[in-house]
Amino acid sequence: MTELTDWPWLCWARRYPQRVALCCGEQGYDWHTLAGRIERLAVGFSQQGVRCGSAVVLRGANGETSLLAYLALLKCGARLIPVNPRLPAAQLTAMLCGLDAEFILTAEEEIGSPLTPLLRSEPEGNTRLRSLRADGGADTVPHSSPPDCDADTAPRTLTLAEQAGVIPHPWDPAHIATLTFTSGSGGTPKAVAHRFSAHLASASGVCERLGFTAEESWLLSLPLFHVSGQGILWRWLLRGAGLVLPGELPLSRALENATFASLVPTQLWRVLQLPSLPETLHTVLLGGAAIPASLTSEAEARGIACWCGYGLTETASTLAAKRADGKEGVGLPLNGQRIRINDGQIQIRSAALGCGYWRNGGLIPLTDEEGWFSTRDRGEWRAGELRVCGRMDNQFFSAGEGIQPEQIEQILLAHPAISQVFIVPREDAEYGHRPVALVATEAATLAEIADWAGSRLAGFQRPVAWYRLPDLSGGGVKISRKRLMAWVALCE
Ligand code: 4YB
Repeated sequence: MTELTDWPWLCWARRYPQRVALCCGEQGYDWHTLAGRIERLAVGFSQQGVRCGSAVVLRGANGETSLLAYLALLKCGARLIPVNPRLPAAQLTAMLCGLDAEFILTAEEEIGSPLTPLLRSEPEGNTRLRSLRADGGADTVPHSSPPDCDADTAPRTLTLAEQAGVIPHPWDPAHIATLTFTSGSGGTPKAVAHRFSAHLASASGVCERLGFTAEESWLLSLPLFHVSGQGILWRWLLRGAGLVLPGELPLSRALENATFASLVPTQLWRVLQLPSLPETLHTVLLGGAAIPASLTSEAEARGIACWCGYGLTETASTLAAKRADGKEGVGLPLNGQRIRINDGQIQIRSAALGCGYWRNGGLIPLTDEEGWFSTRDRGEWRAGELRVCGRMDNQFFSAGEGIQPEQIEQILLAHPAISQVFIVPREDAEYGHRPVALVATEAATLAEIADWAGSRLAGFQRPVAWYRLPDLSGGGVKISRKRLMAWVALCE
């Protein structure tokens, strides 16, 4: 593993001052310029009171402002809490409760979904980059009521201001860098604390397996408030490679400037609908959900090397991955990671694991006494590789039959016109629950799909209703199954 003995951008600024570090649209920064801007922003934050250990909420999308603020706040020694800027105020307030947030910074000019608009040709109105200003404004969290559960300790608003000077805070890999929320596809999100060393351990395993070197560039294609976005950042910093910010470009265009990208399966599915694929892009890391082999086979046939990954917020992104080979499965653990199946559940031991869930001023351990973290994912070893079979929390029962939604979803995803599908339970007086399907498809009718599925599913697995998948992502990486269930309940 590359040994970083100082803040990564300072190491690279000393070693390769003129090498391009960052591309934002037409603009590029070399490591020297980038390091200078980070330092000046850090001085600005420090003059507003940010100290080593201050908890700072960062509300931003994937633009230059958020990225620079992220790095500058780390340089101040802040415990950084990146959050989805599109979260409604009440939800954010609830999530921040018990996290002792002292400051909040809104990268206002970037607010918008870093995911959905990337996939459309027209950027959303509010994603326009106006200036490197971060002074709040009209969005879901109004200035007058900063989010906190206790009005006495409401976080103070930070602004972005570059000031000359130097922050003396030393690089310490054991320092807690970030609190990242679990996606909470089921329950309430938890804030996972990661030390710098954990982010770098994750990055090291991924870079080694995927061959990500200083000569390559990774598109920040997933949100910075999610581990998948932060994983990209730490691989870039570990290698001193190039980072491409999507800016206002749709995903199809943003990809043209990078050689690597992280995508959730639906994004790759949409990229493959393009008449011609981005020329520079040669490698894609997939994850976050089951990855259909038909999808990776098509991408591989069209010249994109696909890696099927499995990871969680707690493991600071991917911890197992394989080069797509036409078979389901996510290969073997990355270097430095250990995986075992205990009573059907995937357990992990790894230097990339968070050091705890942050709550009420302290850390709640993630692991048992032996250091194993229980993922709540079902898994099995099959043909020498790990298979992820779905979340234990998602299982439901229909007339006594156990239904694992992901198992049905995987079967349905083999249909060439389905890009995304969810099976959720609907309450039923006779059966307890019955499966309902929500499908994203453009090229087929729901009736055609239901007909196709009929012979492939057992009777108890067959959805009793089919709907088109509503857009409930809210700018996040995952669609909440809980929200889908609530939506289905309203459809009756
Ligand atoms: C899976 C799964 C799989 C996760 N099969 N279920 O850089 C990366 O690692 C990356 C690249 C591209 C896309 C996503 C990523 C991620 O980070 C994903 C990390 C993530 O999804 N974390 S999460 O906390 O939001 O969700 C974790 C859960 O997602 C797991 O517990 C699984 O249930 C599920 N999942 N990879 C099937 N290959």
